[in-house]
Amino acid sequence: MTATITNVSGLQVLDSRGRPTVCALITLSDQSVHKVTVPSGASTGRHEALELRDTNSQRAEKFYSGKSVSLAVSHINELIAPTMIGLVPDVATIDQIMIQLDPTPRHEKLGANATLAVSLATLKAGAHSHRQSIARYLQPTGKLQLPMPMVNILSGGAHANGALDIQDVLVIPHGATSFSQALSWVVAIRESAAKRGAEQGFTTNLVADEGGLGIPFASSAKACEFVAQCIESVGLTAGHEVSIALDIAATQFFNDGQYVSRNSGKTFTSEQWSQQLLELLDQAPIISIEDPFAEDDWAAWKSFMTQLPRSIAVVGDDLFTTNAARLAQGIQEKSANSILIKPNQNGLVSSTFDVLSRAKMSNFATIVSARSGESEDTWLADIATGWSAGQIKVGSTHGSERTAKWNRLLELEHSDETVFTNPF
Ligand code: 2PG
Ligand code: MG
Repeated sequence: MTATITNVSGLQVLDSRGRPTVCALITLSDQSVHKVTVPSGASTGRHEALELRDTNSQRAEKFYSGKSVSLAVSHINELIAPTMIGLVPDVATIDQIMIQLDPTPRHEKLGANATLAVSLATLKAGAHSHRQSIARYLQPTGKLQLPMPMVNILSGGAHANGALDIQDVLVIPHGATSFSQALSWVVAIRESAAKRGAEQGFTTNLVADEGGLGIPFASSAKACEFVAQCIESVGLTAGHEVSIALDIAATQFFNDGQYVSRNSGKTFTSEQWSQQLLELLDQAPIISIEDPFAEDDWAAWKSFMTQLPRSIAVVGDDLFTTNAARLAQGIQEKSANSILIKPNQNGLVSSTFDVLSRAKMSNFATIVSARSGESEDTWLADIATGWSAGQIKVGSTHGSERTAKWNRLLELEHSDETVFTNPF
């Protein structure tokens, strides 16, 4: 007999930055309990689903700087839970119920942190009911495709107190023939970066929000040159075996229609900023560039796409915010060719999957991504695999909230049910 839902509850727990976040627990009639904690961003796009916090309300807890989430938790306990009791844990059904409870596009009433926690806990419970891993539950037959990791080496922007204008310099080990080999290369590059950074007089024992090194290079070009040298220093070929990916997170330094570079002390129009980026693409072995322009600077994205010097992944994160309507606009206008998929930007598992499927249908590359505020959960690794996303971005190789996801992918590789292919 299929297990049914006997209890649903929410509670406030802490994320990897020590900030409150929402956790949902679902109990099934077989006594099993399925728990999910939702992540939280720092460079949050304006068009993301609403992360409901108690800010400015009477509930706001003083010692959490008003960032407590008791209202979102109460929505799970009081509004969502009663509608789920007795049902089988089926994500499509539960997501529909939550849409009926809160039809606002950004989940403003219930809070996307409440809806996503319940949606993911339902997914977990559903996989359990089918005696499958989440990855296998999402793709019941055939080999599962492990994602190519995109791994943070240097952090700047909102994740490292502005050490660099741009938010991340990452590496993609696309020449590796297995996931474990890919990870071993990246760990070596990360270690080389720490060692070489220290030799150059920088502090490298302190890490940024996602476990990357917050080295304050004078420019993005210098940061890329450094990472390319680190790749070569471990005996790998930059541009062939391992290439650079950037998350510019340009929305963060877009002010009054201008890109304001703290590194150079200069201000750029969209066209000038585009030229800066094209020069950077000429100088360094970069194969992927995320959020090169601000979230609503659509014209700049479109024009940039027509000027690319070679095949480069142009990734929309704040641009698309895992939102179907924004992706549709991007496909129509040819604003990008890749999308970051963050379930908490969307708020529901099923509509996150719809966005990913729509992107794939338009030949967009898809990168399932963690947030800068994370938990020890590993569901992200499973959905990236079960949805054949192609790539995954989890931060660096430091911090248990990051390694939990890498380790889950190693476990999936170990299961012999997977293949690893190069999406580039
Ligand atoms: C991003 C993410 C993850 P945040 O911009 O891609 O690196 O950062 O979660 O802070 O939005
Ligand atoms: Mg980003």
